[in-house]
Amino acid sequence: MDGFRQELFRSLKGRICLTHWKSPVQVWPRIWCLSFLTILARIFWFSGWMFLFLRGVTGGGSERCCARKVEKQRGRMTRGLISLPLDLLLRRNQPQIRAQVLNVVNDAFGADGMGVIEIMGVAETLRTYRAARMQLLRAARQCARLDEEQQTELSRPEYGYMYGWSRGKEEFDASKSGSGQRDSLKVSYYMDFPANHFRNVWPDESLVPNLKASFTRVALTLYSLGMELAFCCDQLMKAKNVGAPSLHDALADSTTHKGRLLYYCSPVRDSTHTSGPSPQWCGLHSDHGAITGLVPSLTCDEEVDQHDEPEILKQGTGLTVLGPDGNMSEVRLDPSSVAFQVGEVAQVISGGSFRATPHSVPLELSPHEGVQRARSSFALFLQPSRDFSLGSPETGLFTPSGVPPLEKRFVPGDTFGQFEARTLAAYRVAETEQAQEVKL
Ligand SMILES: O=C(O)CCC(=O)C(=O)O
Repeated sequence: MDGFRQELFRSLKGRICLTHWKSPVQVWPRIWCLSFLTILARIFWFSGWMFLFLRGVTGGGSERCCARKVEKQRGRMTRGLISLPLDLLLRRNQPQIRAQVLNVVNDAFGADGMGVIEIMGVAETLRTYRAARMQLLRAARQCARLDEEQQTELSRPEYGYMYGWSRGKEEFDASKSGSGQRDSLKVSYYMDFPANHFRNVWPDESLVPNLKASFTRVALTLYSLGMELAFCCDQLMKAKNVGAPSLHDALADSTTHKGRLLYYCSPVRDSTHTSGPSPQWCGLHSDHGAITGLVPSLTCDEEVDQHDEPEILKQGTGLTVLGPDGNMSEVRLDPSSVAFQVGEVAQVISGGSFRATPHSVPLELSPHEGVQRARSSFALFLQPSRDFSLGSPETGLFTPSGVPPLEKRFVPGDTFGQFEARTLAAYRVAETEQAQEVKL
């Protein structure tokens, strides 16, 4: 037994001794290894959370995420309309977004583009704009329904009807029909933005409530977004080595951007429209400014003698653009979006890097007897001041057929004022031209 106990003690002692002696060699490395792995896991865990946090702070702005977002929108190109979410346009300065935003603007405004870009989510983000747009478009109908005396009082023939109330003063398509076609179903109300205290004329609030307030709010929204796009155009011109003056600065210096509230009357309702319905509510033309902002239109059921608000049948339809391939396509705007088109000033100063957007609004007849359609819309023409020199570009003076040729309206070295006067004369109906010398 003693031998056995001694044997046991010896073996235990040996083990104790062994464990004791082995620990620095065999156990510590395991502990170090475990600690190292724990630290590594914590680093991964911490950096994962940091990544998610930073992604949240920058609004999901990792390069791949933005690229996907923009690519998703670019998918809509097949429908002819290029769209850009408002939040991406407003974050266009962030390095990971800049290139994608510029690509989208170039796809829309470049020489091969349709010339229209939809900025999405504007009404959702800017609530006061949303209410103002509805007020403004409803005011168009009230302007159209002013009686003759009020219309005359609010018209400014001495300024070529380019302030206040105007109707049937433009004609289109003179090249095709010889005499041109007058847009007699279109009522316009013009005003300068930001303000022109000497020339802007406003109807009494009791006749057309909120016109000035809603115009100012909507015009400010279109102006601000248009200036973001002008900045993108400048960067694109720089990238293409176009030695052009800054479009953004030219527009920022101007105080005579032109707002135009439009009401397209129903030919059925309209007793003054006696010569048979024209196939167009608005004939084919390109805007002569730099960039045009448009809100989604309202198409309404316009009953005879209806004094209440008419039912809205459609929103954002009607505008039709002539693409570089010679095909017309309708622009269908989401009610919460706004759209921008290219004007001839942008085409001229960029030497054709941007292509002015030829567009028209075809007359919409109701498919049902007794329902008469009318359409309200609003455009803000962003344009330089009248003394701004358009330079002498050697390229880019192309115009599609149906639009008065640019070479006949633009003389190298022209100021915007000179170009504008010749352009307005090309569209003005003869009787207005003869009536008096127009001051601009
Ligand atoms: O009504 C529209 O949508 C477009 C108006 C327009 O083309 C214009 O006023 O020049």
